[in-house]
Amino acid sequence: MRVYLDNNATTKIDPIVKVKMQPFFEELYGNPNSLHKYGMEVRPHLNEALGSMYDSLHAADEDDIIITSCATESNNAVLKGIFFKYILSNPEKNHIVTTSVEHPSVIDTLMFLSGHGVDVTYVDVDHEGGISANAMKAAVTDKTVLISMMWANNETGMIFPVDEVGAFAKEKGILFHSDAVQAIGKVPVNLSKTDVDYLTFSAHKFHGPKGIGGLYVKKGKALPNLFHGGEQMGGKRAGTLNVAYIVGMGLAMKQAVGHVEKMNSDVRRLRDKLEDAIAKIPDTIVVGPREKRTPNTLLVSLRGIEGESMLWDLNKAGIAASTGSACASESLEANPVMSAIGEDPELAHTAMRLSLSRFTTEAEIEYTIEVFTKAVERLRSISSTYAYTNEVA
Ligand code: C6P
Repeated sequence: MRVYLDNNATTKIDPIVKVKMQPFFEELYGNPNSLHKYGMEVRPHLNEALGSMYDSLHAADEDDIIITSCATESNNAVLKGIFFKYILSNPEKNHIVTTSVEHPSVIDTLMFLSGHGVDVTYVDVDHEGGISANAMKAAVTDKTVLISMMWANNETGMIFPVDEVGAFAKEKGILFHSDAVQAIGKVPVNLSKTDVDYLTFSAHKFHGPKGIGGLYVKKGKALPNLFHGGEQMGGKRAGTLNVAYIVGMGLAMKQAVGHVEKMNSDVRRLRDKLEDAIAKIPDTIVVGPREKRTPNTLLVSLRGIEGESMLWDLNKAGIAASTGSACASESLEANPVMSAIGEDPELAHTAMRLSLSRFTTEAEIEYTIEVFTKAVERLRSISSTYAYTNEVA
């Protein structure tokens, strides 16, 4: 059996999305900026896809959705855009507040900007892996120009207090960006209710194609371009539009948002079943209360077992999981979110992330429980650290 439980890294394409994209590789391949029939005939499809993104996010007609190549580009565009537009012209307001567990596309970009005079405060997570709205508010100073806080964390699934922080930012006249990559299709994301100026998303996290993402920009909050050299996207992001992928992203987002209830019933039930079984294994710690997490995610720490060994045992049995985010998986360093939670340094080396999707089946979860339990037993029986810790205890 092959079981894919790494859906926070990427997801499979929804079969109906694939069918919808197909004509744009074959007969409908015109450049939408061309004036001939080939160009003109694809434009309605682009408009339909964008319309579906506006509807899915509850964006207003006057807001902007800029299509990008991925969430990493969207996050770079916001942070560097704020730097160019606001901080360069007014270095007195050079402070950005964020969390210590943002995706590297936020953290590394902010580190780069720190080298150019930007002052960044990284608010730490609490012992559950959550972020306190009060801690975010307390980090703000009269120099703060932007708060950037993800909607849900990719490793733990913990949902962050976007409503409260967004309302606070609005009241204080501070810009608010949220990386909603791990939220869309898992929890309601309604921009008519939550005050967000910039919102990042990526199609491959909600059963759309890889290599296409977006950035929502609230009316009146336009940022300078990162890409110059063309009039595409109203001149806000130059480069020929990837029509097939935009069409795919539009439908994938509509489908994902339409399945939020299923995620919160069926997928949550399967995740909880897996979590209950894993929690029964001695010396395991699941990070964060399940009701505060996205319904598909589980980050567990297994004392005495290297995450990589566990990954290998699961992989041999056909199960795909991860020790943390995919972009850091080649480094054998401690899981950064576990380190931030900071309960026990050993835990950071034993983290396993299991993330389900609406395509995960009951049989797959039952098989995973069986394999996972046996793998823990096997690895602990040969782990000298585990034997030692148990003797000391
Ligand atoms: N997280 C993970 O395994 P791209 O690939 O650029 O579209 O997405 C980047 C990204 C940005 N923000 C968040 C919260 C994310 O989770 C990701 C991707 C994957 O957790 C790969 S590192």
